[in-house]
Amino acid sequence: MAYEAKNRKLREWVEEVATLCHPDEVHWCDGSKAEYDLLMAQMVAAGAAIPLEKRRNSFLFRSDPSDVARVEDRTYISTPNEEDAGPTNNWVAEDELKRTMLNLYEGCMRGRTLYVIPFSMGPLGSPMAKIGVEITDSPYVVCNMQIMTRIGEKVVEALGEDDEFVPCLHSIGAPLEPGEEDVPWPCAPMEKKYISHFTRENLIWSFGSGYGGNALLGKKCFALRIASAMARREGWMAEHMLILRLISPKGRRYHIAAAFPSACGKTNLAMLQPAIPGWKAECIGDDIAWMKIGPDGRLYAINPEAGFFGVAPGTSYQSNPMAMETCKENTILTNCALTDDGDIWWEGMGVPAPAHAIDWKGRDWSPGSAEPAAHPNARFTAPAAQCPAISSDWEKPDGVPIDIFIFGGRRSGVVPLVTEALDWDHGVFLGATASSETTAANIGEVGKLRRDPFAMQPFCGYNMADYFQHWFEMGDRLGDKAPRIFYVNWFRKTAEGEWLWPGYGDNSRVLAWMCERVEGEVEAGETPIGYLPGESDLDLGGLDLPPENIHELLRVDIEAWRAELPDIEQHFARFGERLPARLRDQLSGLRERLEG
Ligand code: SAT
Ligand code: MN
Repeated sequence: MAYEAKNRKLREWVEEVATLCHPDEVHWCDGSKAEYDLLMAQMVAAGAAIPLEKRRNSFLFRSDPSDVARVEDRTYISTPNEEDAGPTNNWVAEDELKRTMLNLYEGCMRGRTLYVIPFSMGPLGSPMAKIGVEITDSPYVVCNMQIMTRIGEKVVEALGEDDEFVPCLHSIGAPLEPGEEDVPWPCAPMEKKYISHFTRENLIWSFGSGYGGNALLGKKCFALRIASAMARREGWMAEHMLILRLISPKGRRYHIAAAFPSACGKTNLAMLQPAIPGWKAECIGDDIAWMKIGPDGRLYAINPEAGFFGVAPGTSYQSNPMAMETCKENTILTNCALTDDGDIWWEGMGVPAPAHAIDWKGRDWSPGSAEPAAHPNARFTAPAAQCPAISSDWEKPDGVPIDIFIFGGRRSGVVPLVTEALDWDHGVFLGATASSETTAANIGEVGKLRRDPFAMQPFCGYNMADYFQHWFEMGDRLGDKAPRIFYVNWFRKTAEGEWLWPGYGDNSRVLAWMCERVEGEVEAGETPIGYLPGESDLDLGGLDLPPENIHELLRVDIEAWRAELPDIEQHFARFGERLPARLRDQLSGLRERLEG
């Protein structure tokens, strides 16, 4: 052991897991650069990582083709009562799930090293930060965790003798027999993968996958599923939200937290570069917000993460120049294509495809090949501090005060460009009914409407009806200090399938309007679905947008909205009696206003 952990529970847990999993060695991660370099060198030597000549200190990994994304149907929320997990989660009884998984864990680290990764979600020492310890047999996970969280000896030091931490047990589930040769990306078959959360004990057990949120347990497992359950018990919020600071030409700062389902450009918005002169934007986080009411009664947010685990395909100097700059060095790339000159490439990178490349499955690839060169869920793991748009306050221990919440989704019709909620309860209704059309990048049939409440459907660690109620209660506590709530849709199309709105940096025009609303500087028209800007209220200077587009983007189609009601009813029916009465009231209110 490189250092001594004074936390008794931690020492005992590591011993217990080592006894169960039979690793060849136990390594306590100190979080140093030397440790990172050594692990990378070992993975390069083993053929699991490819150093990239064109990106300093960056490495390409190719996963097993069966292990490329989060696995929602292998993800479990285990609560004492099934009803407490609710209709959006898979549930298995605690003792049954533990029995199954203990069998899988038995001897699962044979031939491998057990790494102990003490990590902090949130800046170390922040009153909002929480400590976890991940045990893993994957050196790839160690390196990713070093980028995505704050890890190492300093975390163990911060953890006192009896302090609580969240134990996160991870194994790729691929023991090596003596003499057996390893593969570049070991993992277990689908039917043996389990991503399990025991929320009563704040405990995470993951088995069989080495990819993303299945394996980097600080992210979705801890910072969303376990944290959302903690947050409800303790009166704070753990949300699937980016955090952005917008600075007006007058120098006023606004902090925005926004939730979108996958494939809606969340990382792009997080790193937005405003198209309107005089406005500036700074990134604080791109995926998760932890929020607590401060001494002044306002809601303060921190980004619990330290890096970005971003989707590579579609990221370009046009869609997200800041992300492109962020992953130039010190980056881990997973499932991208490898070019002949030692760089990576992906579809939608905004540069011509190379004449020849090696695809994410390790095969020769050239333009016109049947399959894409990069997997649609290929990722970059890069330190947040490397983002040129990162805010100087991104690690502020007390967080930043949130002025505005945004919900949204991808809808080719019906939903206007922007709507302001009539009040907090109506805003909760907008979040609870958020909907998006599926794309090739997310699972399922393309173009199908999916309700994804607060973009938390895969990440809420308890009954979502209770989560809705928690939102109402937070609003009651915040009172007139509550953030204003808006709903956006950047994805409207004409009947011919043309985009009505340019998106990207021009989305700042909509954000600027929200800030003016917060200041009370601009009127809005009250409609049955909420407040909308007038056609001349958005700053469209320098934008060559046909007036009929803006007319269509801000039109409320009463008939189309009435046609939405049965789907919302069905969506709410899933939650049965547990659905908060205040959401029922919102639905009847909307119906009355649409009929009125
Ligand atoms: O793989 S992750 O869960 O970390 C990312 C995502 O699916 O949003
Ligand atoms: Mn996410």
